[in-house]
Amino acid sequence: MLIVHHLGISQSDRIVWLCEELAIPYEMKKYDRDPVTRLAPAEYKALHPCETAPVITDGEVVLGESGAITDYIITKYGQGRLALKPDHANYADYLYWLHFANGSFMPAGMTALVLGMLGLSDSEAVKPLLSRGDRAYAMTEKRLGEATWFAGDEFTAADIMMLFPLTTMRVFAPRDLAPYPNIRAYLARVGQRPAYQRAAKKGDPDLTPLLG
Ligand SMILES: N[C@@H](CCC(=O)N[C@@H](CS)C(=O)NCC(=O)O)C(=O)O
Repeated sequence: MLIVHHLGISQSDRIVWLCEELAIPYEMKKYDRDPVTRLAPAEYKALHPCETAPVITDGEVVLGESGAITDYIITKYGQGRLALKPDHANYADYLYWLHFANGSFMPAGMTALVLGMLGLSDSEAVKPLLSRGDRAYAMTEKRLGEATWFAGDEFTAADIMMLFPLTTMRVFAPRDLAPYPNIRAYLARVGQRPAYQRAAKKGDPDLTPLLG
């Protein structure tokens, strides 16, 4: 049985959503963050040497990393649904946004978070680092002015990967979305998806999704 180990308010919310979109059989096991450190509890850390969420188990398989898990589930259980094939006109867009989410957008968000914790956000020296986050938002806003979903007309796993930095990440690193009307319209579209609604209710019932 495929088990999604979901750490509350974390990137594993993507995997619950993916399973709901694919409508595949799975079990979700929920873990709460440590109330003081806000980190994963010892039981979660014991799942995988990386000690971070998400993690899935599938029989003998123990797999971490959002992107790897997404590929695994789509290929093994989703018959390739929610991925574009190489002969699709938007294949390159699909790959770009699928990987941009954790390759560039999340590191930019984490950098801003850490610099803020260290009280260094206003330092001139770190401005080039912080500008990465601004560029990520500007690029995302532009893309969502051109396309309904990140890969074009079709909803894909690129949307599932990109949503976390635009929503749940803002619990930890708040960002005003007023300057980004295309992002706000996109988040409203996502919020209409029944699978997203089911995943949010199942994964983090006490959290109002940050869709605006
Ligand atoms: N690139 C990793 C990032 C994993 C990550 O940083 N997860 C965070 C949750 S969003 C985590 O586990 N935090 C709790 C902790 O570090 O104890 C992935 O996508 O799987």
